[in-house]
Amino acid sequence: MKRGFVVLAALWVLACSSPTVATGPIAIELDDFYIDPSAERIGSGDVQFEVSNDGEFPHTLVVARSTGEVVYASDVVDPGASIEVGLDLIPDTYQLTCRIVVQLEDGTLVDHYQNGMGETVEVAP
Ligand SMILES: [Cu+2]
Repeated sequence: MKRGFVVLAALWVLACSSPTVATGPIAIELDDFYIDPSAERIGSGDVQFEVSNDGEFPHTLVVARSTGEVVYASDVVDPGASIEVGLDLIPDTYQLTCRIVVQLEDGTLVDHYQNGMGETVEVAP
């Protein structure tokens, strides 16, 4: 009994210290105001993103490498709409952001990125 617990504990520690690398389509939810990828660690190569806008406002998806190089920028994704994007990604840390900035009638600027629409994903070798 005690040995079984130790083995389970060891497996749990191993599972926590080596996050799984997702393959296959990655769902990316855009919402007001956050971005929720279905995985934070993705295998390199051809990656399929299934992007949906579940919010009440239009959003965009911009994918940039740690160098700042933008590897993808979507058109506006309307509320309720979704798009599929295929990217060939090399290992790096990528920023997923929405770059919409709206000016309200009173002149206030609403920057979606500054309001929380930024997420980091790791592309593993
Ligand atoms: Cu947005």
